Amino acid sequence: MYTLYYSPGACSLAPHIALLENKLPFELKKVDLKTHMTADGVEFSTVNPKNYVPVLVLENNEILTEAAAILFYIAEHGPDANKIASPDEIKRYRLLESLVFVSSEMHKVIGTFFNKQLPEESKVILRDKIKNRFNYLDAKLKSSEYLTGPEFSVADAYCFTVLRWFGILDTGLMLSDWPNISTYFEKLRTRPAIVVAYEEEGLTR
Ligand SMILES: N[C@@H](CCC(=O)N[C@@H](CS)C(=O)NCC(=O)O)C(=O)O
Repeated sequence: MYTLYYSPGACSLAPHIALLENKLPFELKKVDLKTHMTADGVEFSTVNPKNYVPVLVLENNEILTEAAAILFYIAEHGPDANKIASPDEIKRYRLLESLVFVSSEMHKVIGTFFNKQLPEESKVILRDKIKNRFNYLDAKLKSSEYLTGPEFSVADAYCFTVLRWFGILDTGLMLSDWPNISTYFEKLRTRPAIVVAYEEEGLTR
């Protein structure tokens, strides 16, 4: 049994979806990111000294942090682990490539808009970066159903999570300007694991 420390709608939604997709047994522990306390009254820094979600407690009680690492772990421990391929196969590195892209080029760029004190000059720079990354992603999704090819992977769970923020945040950009990303997002939204994750986290949009 795994334990996922999460906050509703945060980047921890990605491993939540991935655990459901991979049918791995887990329990959820909610963290208040303002007080940094867990719902069961534990100071979150005692679980993760970095004080941020996601945290996955493994079956041997090891603590794993960083969304990309957690997602790769889930993929390698799910029933489709063989699809990740051996270190000799490029497929394995395509998954890592996508995870790092979402983490460093999307999560951290789009997520910065959560900061209410973000100066307008920074927004201009970030907007340009988002446009650039979205142009790449839109072109990719024109010929590929999912990030790593014809099958859903944990990288899509991550990408979906960050695109969801994009729909909530005031970035000054519209997802509809990237039709392939919009279609990809709407299609993912109806995946059973994503519907369940929304219910379990109490998300409505
Ligand atoms: N580098 C981390 C960043 C995780 C992160 O940004 N977590 C956010 C939620 S999406 C958080 O917990 N923020 C609370 C805080 O920093 O105090 C990762 O990729 O997992």
